[in-house]
Amino acid sequence: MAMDAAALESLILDLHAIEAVKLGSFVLKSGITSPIYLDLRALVFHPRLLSAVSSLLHALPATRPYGLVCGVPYTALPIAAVLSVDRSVPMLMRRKEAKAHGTAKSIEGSFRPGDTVLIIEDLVTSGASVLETAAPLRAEGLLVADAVVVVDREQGGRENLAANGITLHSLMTLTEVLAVLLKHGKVTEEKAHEVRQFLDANRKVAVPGAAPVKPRVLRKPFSERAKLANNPMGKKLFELMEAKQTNLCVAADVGTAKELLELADKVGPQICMLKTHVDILSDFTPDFGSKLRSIAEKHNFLIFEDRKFADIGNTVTMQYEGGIFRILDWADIVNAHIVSGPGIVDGLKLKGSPKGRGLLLLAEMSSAGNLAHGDYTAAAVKIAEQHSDFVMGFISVNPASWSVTPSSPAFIHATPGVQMVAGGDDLGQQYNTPESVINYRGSDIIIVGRGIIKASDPLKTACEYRVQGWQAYKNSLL
Ligand code: S5P
Repeated sequence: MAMDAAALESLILDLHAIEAVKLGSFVLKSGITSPIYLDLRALVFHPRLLSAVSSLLHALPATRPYGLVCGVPYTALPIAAVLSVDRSVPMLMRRKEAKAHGTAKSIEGSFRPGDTVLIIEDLVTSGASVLETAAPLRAEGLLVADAVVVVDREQGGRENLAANGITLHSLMTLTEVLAVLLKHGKVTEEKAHEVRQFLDANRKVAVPGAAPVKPRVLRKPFSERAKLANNPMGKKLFELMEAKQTNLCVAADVGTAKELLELADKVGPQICMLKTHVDILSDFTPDFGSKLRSIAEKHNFLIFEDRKFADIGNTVTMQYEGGIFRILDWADIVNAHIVSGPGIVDGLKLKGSPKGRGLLLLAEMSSAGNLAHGDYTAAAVKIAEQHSDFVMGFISVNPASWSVTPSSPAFIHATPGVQMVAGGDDLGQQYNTPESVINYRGSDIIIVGRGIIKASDPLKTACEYRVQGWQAYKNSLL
């Protein structure tokens, strides 16, 4: 706690004196009508108070050390600038306007991916404004763990931000503002009652827009990310997606090689990747790999064997290269759990790297009750960063919510559990729509299995998923 009660009281009275606190009837950004309105724009006319507010915000303890600050446009910009100057912390600026010409960047300033930024805001209601600023920062590879705010209106912002990996720190809550104003006779008991009733009725304000509590995720184009990729398969996949204009991966979960090869030939022109489970094919023969590869070459897609390696490094080298399936010979990409630690990546890399193959790490899973979240997901990010010459990205479900964001936008997020309608199956699978996965959860590739292969017309349905997935990607460009 940065402030004692007396300091808080005097700050609230100062804010009231400059008419930063108004009572009446006001429509907020979130669409709700409020009997109380806080307008901290007046702070710029009161430099001493502005300076005091910025010092107090700086004193709030952040969960993660930061080297940069970024104010949410516009009211918080002067607050952030004063903090930046007073404390010698460089500031970034986010452009609020849509990009007017080609060279305009959404984030102005000098930084490196992996740097941590503190977000500064005047008021938080639903948290939408903070999230709108966090998204382009994160898209640049910056880490956002904390936001400081002068007033928390206690209307769900703290929870909405926490759901997106941001801890909110406030100087005061609306309840505290009200209590002080009441104590000093600045507000009638009747009005205070009205405000309290309003607060009780509006404890949870959703972020406006289609999806609940989530911001639209913005990102760099695949063509630019291709240049940043540290491994050949990641680069190839980005280039392929851009050239072919598809971010659809079909999960070819059929029971025979015959059906799989037919499906691959049919949907091949629509996809960037075909995902296989070679161990479910009842008629597997050693020429399966070469047959699939020739179809992949014909239609220009990559082959992803969803082997989910999970053993110690030495064992996985043998599982990757040997046995009946000889996965290394034909799969461009495989994936691995990280439960056994980073040695699994070293083992797979030993075999895969010389052949230019790539690896996806399972950072999250789509099934209900799975254990891959929180620190586990963060560990996957760390391992990926340490092996970026072979790890091209992640199997992710909601990367926009991760507490630790990969430092480079070169990592690809591929998400299973996708259907046109959200829902699930009887065995714990959970589905989200292409738009939700790409625009609100921050993934790059949609992986669709039964949504396509069980459709009455799989090719037509694959085309529909492709269009939706690509449109969502196009809508998310910075
Ligand atoms: O967490 C996961 C990871 C994977 S790779 N959840 C998944 O569903 N998968 C795979 O994606 C799963 O093995 C299956 O092949 C596909 C989803 O299939 P669908 O029919 O439910 O779309």
